[in-house]
Parts: sequence; C-alpha cells; structure tokens
Amino acid sequence: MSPPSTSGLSRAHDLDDRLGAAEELTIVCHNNPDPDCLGSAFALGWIATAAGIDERCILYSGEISHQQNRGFVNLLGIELTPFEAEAVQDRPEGSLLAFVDDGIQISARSTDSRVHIGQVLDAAFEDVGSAGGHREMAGGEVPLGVFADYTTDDAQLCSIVEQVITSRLVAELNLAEGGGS
Ligand SMILES: [Mn+2]
Repeated sequence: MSPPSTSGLSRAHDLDDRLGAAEELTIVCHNNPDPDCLGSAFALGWIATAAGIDERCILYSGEISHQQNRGFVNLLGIELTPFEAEAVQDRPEGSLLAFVDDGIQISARSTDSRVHIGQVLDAAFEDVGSAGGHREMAGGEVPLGVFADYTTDDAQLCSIVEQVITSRLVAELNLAEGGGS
C-alpha cells in the first residue's frame, strides 16, 4: 500500500473524483461556525455544484453569533440548515458527507500557582493554532488540517494527534523524565 499523497494537485483530483461519483453532498460545520468554517463550507458547496451535484446542504449547530459572521452569511447568501442527526445517519448510496474547518479544542485548568496555564498553552501551540488565556483557565484550537495531511486513516490520525498534543504539553510543562529544575 502506498502512502497517501500530500500534493495539492492530486488532492484536488481526489476531491473531483469523489464529487464526480456522488449525487448529493452534506457539509457539516463545527459548532458556532466562524468565517473560516462558513467560507470553507460555501467554497466546497460551490465546487460540488461545478462537479454536477445539485443536492447540497450545509448543516450547522450552535449560533452564528457575531455580527460579522451573520453579515458574511447574508452577503454570500449562504443557506444553512440546523444540524440534525438524521441528516448524517443512514445516508443513501451516492451521498457524501464532508466536515469543514474541523479542529482540536483544547481546554485547560491550573490549580498550581506556579503554572500560568494560558502562557503554557500559548507557547505549546502558537505555531500550529491559537491558544491562551488566564493563569488558572485557558483554551485554544488547533486546526485538524495540520495533522490530516499525514494520513487518511481515522484511527491513525487520532493517535498522531494524541501523541503530538501530549508531547507538546509535556515539553512545555517540563514534565519529561529528567526535566525540571
Ligand atoms: Mn473554525
């Protein structure tokens, strides 16, 4: 078995092949979709139209909360449907399901006054996503695309994500064996 190609051109061909063989497309946004997510969903819908798929829908959950996000949706005329589990279960053959702008959500708490958890998350993930917060409480997001380029296997992807996130945290907290002051 050859490893999945990461070249942009062959991924575009891949997408074209898949869309060409499909009859309908359901696009799922993450919770409280931001412009990244809405833009990706809209673009994928447009590409699917060009590939001849007439049945498309974009699902979202949570809220389109900020003014700029609502403006974005109205301006581009993006039609959004509230997420329902039935829409993604038991799909007929020829129906494709796509997730856009998926990310890893990070949330952390510190009860140790020596550890500023916001600074730890920021330092650990600033180059691959965005993270930060307060001394006791912090959060962040790392786009899954950073990892998805390495594999198309879900189980393998989860294990890569777990390893990378864990080792970055361990390194930043100076917890590695032989580490410490
Ligand atoms: Mn997003």
